[in-house]
Amino acid sequence: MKKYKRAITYGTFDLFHVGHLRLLKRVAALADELYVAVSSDEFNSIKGKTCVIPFAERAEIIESLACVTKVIREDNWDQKINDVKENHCDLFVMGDDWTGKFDFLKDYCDVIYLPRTPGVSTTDIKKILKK
Ligand code: C2G
Repeated sequence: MKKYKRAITYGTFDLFHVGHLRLLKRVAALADELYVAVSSDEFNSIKGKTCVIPFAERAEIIESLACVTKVIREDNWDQKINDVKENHCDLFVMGDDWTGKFDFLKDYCDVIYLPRTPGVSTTDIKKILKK
């Protein structure tokens, strides 16, 4: 039994890298189950992100991870409260580039922001690929 029953986290997870992996593993260490909401391609364009890898493949990678219990789609900014309630999550976690942005969820579950893994990002990988 871990401190939480079911954690949820959100992300694009494009060009999956060790920063994403370490975040998911650290969340999984806090809860018996980990649900991950993967941003759809349509939502990414709303976020102003163009994905290299399409949603279906990003979701397939995330759901194949041993530390991930279930993948759901993220289609908009406003689904988090419903996701937390519908999935009975008692923990919401994001990297600390989002610190404070989702504190409204504290009415429904615990909210934790974890330090990002320095030195790696999808943006940097894209720059290297462009060279
Ligand atoms: N991350 C990390 N270390 C990195 C890069 C990313 O810990 N070096 C974390 C981010 O903080 C985030 C998660 O990995 O918690 C996914 O990162 P992105 O795919 O960039 O997700 P983002 O675009 O921030 O989407 O509604 C919330 C959004 O969907 C979050």
